[in-house]
Amino acid sequence: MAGGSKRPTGSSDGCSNPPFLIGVTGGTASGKSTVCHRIMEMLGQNNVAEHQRKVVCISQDSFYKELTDSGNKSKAIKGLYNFDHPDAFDEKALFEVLVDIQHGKPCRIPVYDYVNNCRKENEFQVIHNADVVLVEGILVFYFREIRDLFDMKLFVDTDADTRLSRRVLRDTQDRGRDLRVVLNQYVSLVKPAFEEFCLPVCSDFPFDWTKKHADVIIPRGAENVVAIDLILKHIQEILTARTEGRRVSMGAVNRSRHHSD
Ligand code: UZR
Ligand code: MG
Repeated sequence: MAGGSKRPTGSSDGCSNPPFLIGVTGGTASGKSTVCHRIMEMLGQNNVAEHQRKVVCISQDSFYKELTDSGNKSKAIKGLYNFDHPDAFDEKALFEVLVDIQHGKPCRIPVYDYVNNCRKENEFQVIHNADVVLVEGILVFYFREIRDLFDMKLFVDTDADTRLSRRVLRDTQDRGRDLRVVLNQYVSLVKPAFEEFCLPVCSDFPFDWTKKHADVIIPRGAENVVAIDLILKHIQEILTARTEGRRVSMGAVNRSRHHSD
């Protein structure tokens, strides 16, 4: 992955007003997609045709590496493949797509199929000319080059028992999985990876992964209407500023980030 990142600022790179990128992370089933959905819904974007949306959401899950060898495929079916480890993602592909988005280039994002643990064939999400792009996923702040692209970073903080109960229902009802496999996978892979790569485990842990980098932590996820409302107001300010041709200062967010370092 190319080191560092630069937010395009002028017309010299062909994009005078790059989209505002918001990273949204949190543990499995914390409500990341629901928070993003709520934000888009409140901005009246859910009923707008995909190619006309000004606020769009993409998922890090679209960038799971393809499981090419039969060993990994059968591990995935048995719940033994570690989808929660950073190595499971093609972070270079996600980085490149986000850089293209920043430069206003149209992008095709794969759509992930959780039942078959692979990308859907010939199905893509097309992003073009968005003003605000939400990027959600369990490890979107883990990779520094990707983390540095975000203008705003949100962490959805939902209790582990709430997340586990949602995860069990989602995997057994929507994804046709066996309860024993789901629970075993949670205990042996999902929970340890969350604690190692998503949360700082203890104060002297050398790699302070994702939560510490958040600008805003949202307790209780999508239920937290006050937090979502505040975030929404900021996004609306950005959208208004865009139509008026001015840039919104991120001073407040940046100041609070420096204070917490
Ligand atoms: P969220 N995941 C699957 O269950 N199957 C796949 O093919 C790909 C991913 C799970 C993954 C992770 N873990 O915990 C979760 N497993 O999707 C991330 N096992 O998505 O944040 O929506 O829970
Ligand atoms: Mg999800």
